[in-house]
Amino acid sequence: MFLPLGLFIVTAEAVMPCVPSPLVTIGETLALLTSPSTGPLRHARFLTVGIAGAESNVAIGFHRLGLPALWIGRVGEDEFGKKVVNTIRGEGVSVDAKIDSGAVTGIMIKEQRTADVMRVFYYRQGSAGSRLSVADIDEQALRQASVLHITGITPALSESARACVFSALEVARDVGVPISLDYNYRRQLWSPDEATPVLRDLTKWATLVFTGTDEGRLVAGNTDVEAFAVQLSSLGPQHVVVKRGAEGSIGISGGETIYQAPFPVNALDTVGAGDAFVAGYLSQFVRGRKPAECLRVGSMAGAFSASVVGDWEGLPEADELALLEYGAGEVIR
Ligand code: KDG
Repeated sequence: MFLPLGLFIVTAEAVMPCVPSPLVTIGETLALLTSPSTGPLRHARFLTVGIAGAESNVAIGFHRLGLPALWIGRVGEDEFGKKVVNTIRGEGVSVDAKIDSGAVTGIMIKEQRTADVMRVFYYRQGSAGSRLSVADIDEQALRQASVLHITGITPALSESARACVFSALEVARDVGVPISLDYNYRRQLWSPDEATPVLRDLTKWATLVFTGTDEGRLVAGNTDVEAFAVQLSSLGPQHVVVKRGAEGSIGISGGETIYQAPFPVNALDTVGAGDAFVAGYLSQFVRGRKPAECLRVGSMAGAFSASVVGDWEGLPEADELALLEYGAGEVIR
């Protein structure tokens, strides 16, 4: 049985701590092929094989910080599908994945085009993950969630995936489960004109909204960061967080604006750092911590992720957060 965090069952014999409620998230996780060399992909001699998915990245990050998480998705009946399921499950996250024999597991490829610029290519049209549908939702799990986390990627994948997201939102809202939304605008998946009304609509459902600078401007139609954050708050969310990478983050909660300085790191791969931030923030939010603490831990988790190559591999465990206090080149023995 899942109960909200911190609840205990009192029996005649003992006070038994209960399993805390999980974060529930729904989305597509892809096989990730990465070229370890710098330069055009056509010259790459090797590709490493991993997995990537904004929602499963958050689930893994949340679990590493000591809390249960459930990822709901769809994979093909293929080796990449097995890798996705095994990897997420291997990280301790519960997996509810439909095995879709009618489509393949999608693929994402990362190319380090220059020392500074990375490019991402998708092979995911018609993929199993994009065929998510309303029937894939485990309503009972959703009703017992500590938080539902969704991203703007899923509604961009297909009509059925979009319907799945809105149906999950309805279930969560009916029972008062907080809804976390990260815009994660992907311009390879949909145009600004298509995305803006959907992301605005999603914002109205959300308790917490996470956005980067460009996508926040896209949805709010305002260029000033603080002004658009206020504008997004006025659509309904109690917490709006703007993730600005190396410039730190800004949170607006209950009309109060909070600034969090970045934790400086040697950034090797920023893909997935935003998901790490969300995982860190939510790990504190569900524990009832103040917005400033949520921002701080979010920022720390983002810094960890950016300093490691891979979309989620560098996510921190709770007792590793203090490592950010060490300087470059330090060795802990
Ligand atoms: O936020 C990182 C994600 O973008 C990445 O892990 C893969 O979900 C992904 C996507 O659609 O780009």
